[in-house]
Amino acid sequence: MKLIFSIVHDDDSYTVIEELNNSGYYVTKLCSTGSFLRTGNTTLLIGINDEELEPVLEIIKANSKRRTQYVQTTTHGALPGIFATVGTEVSVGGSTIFVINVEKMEKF
Ligand code: 2BA
Repeated sequence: MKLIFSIVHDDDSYTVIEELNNSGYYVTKLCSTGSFLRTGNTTLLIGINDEELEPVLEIIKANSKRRTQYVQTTTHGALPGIFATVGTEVSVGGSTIFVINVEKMEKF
């Protein structure tokens, strides 16, 4: 058995969850925050049998889009009290996935 952690963009989470549910997979949705952009994203926990790994990854991949987000950071300028705002583009997603082997799962 495996546990998938899938970090997806908030805008993709509804579709990813719906497609997983429609295919019979159970999903737990956690509200999470990326440390770099400091904006919300969604972490999905999906418990599956080993042979279900590839079909589940395909569903996530098919429904998670890569996006470009614009980030503004403020830095100190050369003189005291002078600040400079710098904009940069960051590519986010489709999904960052971790797969963990599960020793045991029980439901009571
Ligand atoms: P954030 O930490 O908000 O990162 C958003 C995007 O910013 C990342 O997209 C990446 O393109 C860029 N980024 C992140 N850290 C960076 C750094 N130290 N230097 C330069 N660019 C950086 P993704 O790689 O697609 O990641 C999307 C979200 O997935 C992340 O949001 C974070 O919540 C999670 N994530 C990604 N890799 C992770 C990891 N190795 N461990 C835990 N969470 C991870």
